[in-house]
Amino acid sequence: MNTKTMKRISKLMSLALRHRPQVLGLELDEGGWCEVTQLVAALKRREAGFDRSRLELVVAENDKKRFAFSEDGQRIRANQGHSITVDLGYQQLEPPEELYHGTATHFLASIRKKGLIKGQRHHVHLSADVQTAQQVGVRHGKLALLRVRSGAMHRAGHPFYRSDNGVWLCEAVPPEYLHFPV
Ligand code: HQG
Repeated sequence: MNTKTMKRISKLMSLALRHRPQVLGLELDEGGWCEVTQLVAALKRREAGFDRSRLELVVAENDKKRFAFSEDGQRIRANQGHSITVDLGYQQLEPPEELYHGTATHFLASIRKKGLIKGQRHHVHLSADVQTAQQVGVRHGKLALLRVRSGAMHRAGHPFYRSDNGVWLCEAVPPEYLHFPV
């Protein structure tokens, strides 16, 4: 399987496991899990010769560790980024004192007023390192890097979670907890 095919499969899996299971005819449980056999069968219809070992490759090689197998290896789900209702069972955690959010300059006026809001997603996504935040931000346009006073937010009672692939999540970031680029 070449890199292009793997990327195409991975995008299709993101769509089905996060947003529209029906595109592959999948059934997800309340935790967002899908039977591996069901997913493999569905992908085989799109990509001749697709099998479990190829799925394992797609999961292992994914640049952001977007997917995870259950402990027994029978089920698979997306680690984060869902728009369908799922309970991922995240534990509340104490965040580092500062986290980062990369966005685009054209969003700044609105963010100054409303803070960071989750929009289509279940949470606002924050990064523990500047480089990741930069990569997330440039997807939207000219980069604006925001520093988030996550320690202060946590002490004020805002819950924080961390997804299995290391993304920090919260409900919203009010503007007073943001440092804007000067
Ligand atoms: C912005 C990718 C106006 C927000 C990445 C962002 C990440 C506001 C955009 C994950 C706003 C939403 C998430 C406000 C927030 N006014 N704009 N009040 N509050 N925004 O893509 O954080 O490839 O939904 O700054 O790696 O960019 O999916 O969120 O620019 O982890 O695995 O609204 O998506 O991962 O954009 O990215 P997104 P995001 P995956």
